[in-house]
Amino acid sequence: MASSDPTVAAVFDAVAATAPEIRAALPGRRVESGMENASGESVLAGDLYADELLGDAFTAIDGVGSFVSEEREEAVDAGGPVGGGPDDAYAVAIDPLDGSSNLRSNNAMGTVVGVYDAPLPARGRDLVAAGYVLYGPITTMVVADEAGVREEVVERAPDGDGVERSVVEGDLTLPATPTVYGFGGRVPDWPADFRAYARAVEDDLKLRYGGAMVGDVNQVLTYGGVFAYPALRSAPEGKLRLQFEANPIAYVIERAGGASSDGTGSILDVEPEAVHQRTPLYVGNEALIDRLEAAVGD
Ligand code: AHM
Ligand code: MG
Repeated sequence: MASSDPTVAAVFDAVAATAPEIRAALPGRRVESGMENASGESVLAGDLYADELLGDAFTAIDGVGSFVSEEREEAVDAGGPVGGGPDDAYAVAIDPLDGSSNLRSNNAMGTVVGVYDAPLPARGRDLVAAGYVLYGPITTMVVADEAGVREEVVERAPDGDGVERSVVEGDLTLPATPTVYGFGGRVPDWPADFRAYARAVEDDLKLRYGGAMVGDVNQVLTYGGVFAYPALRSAPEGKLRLQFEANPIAYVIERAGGASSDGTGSILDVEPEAVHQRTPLYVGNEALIDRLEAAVGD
């Protein structure tokens, strides 16, 4: 079921339309591009390809007024103005290829998308929709909007013209009983309070960690549990970026009945200060996030 907002529907039509192309382009793009992104990370040819393709598709949509990505220093003006008013456009923020270090080892990766009704950087509360594509053994797209959360399988149409989409789950919610956990960063770099939380969680849940946030979060959405890329001793803001990674994922998980946190409160309430700002991210079943906040909160 498409979103009732035509711009949101057009954004996810574009995401679905490009997903098989991005997937098909990955085998030849496992090499470094020789560039660094705004977060100082080396960029693979696959990151750039996905970024270009999605950037072109989004900026062509009437209701999209600006576009920004993990791989671009600044927001791209796509016809603005963005934010709030009835005739104003939306801002789209993406991580074109999340978990791209998995390209070398041939493990799962994804694309993350947030549609904001406010100029960027924006709060998660200003999202009108968010979602992700998971390039796993099959290509799936999860979309959260005002109607809830759905999962679609996306495939190239058999005649090679366009894509075929089928909704496999129209109303995704986190299972009430959690089973899995996945935490990023190195254990010696975890603050003592998070280490103690992790130790306690390990007694109840089993580890599922693949090194791509989209893949790891999709396990939490499927089986229930908790995903974290915590504050680190060497990096108190963690690794993940608020606009392209944390906010969209927090929106999806909260719409699916779960909870999100930066350690003290919902990710969706984090004050945005910069487009490439980082934040610790904790998402999952509400009871596990409550426990997390009790363990690491100030
Ligand atoms: P990327 O968007 O540059 O690929 O970085 C984000 C990824 C996440 O998918 C994942 O949760 C995290 O980085 C893993 O980081 P690490 O390799 O430090 O464990
Ligand atoms: Mg990325």
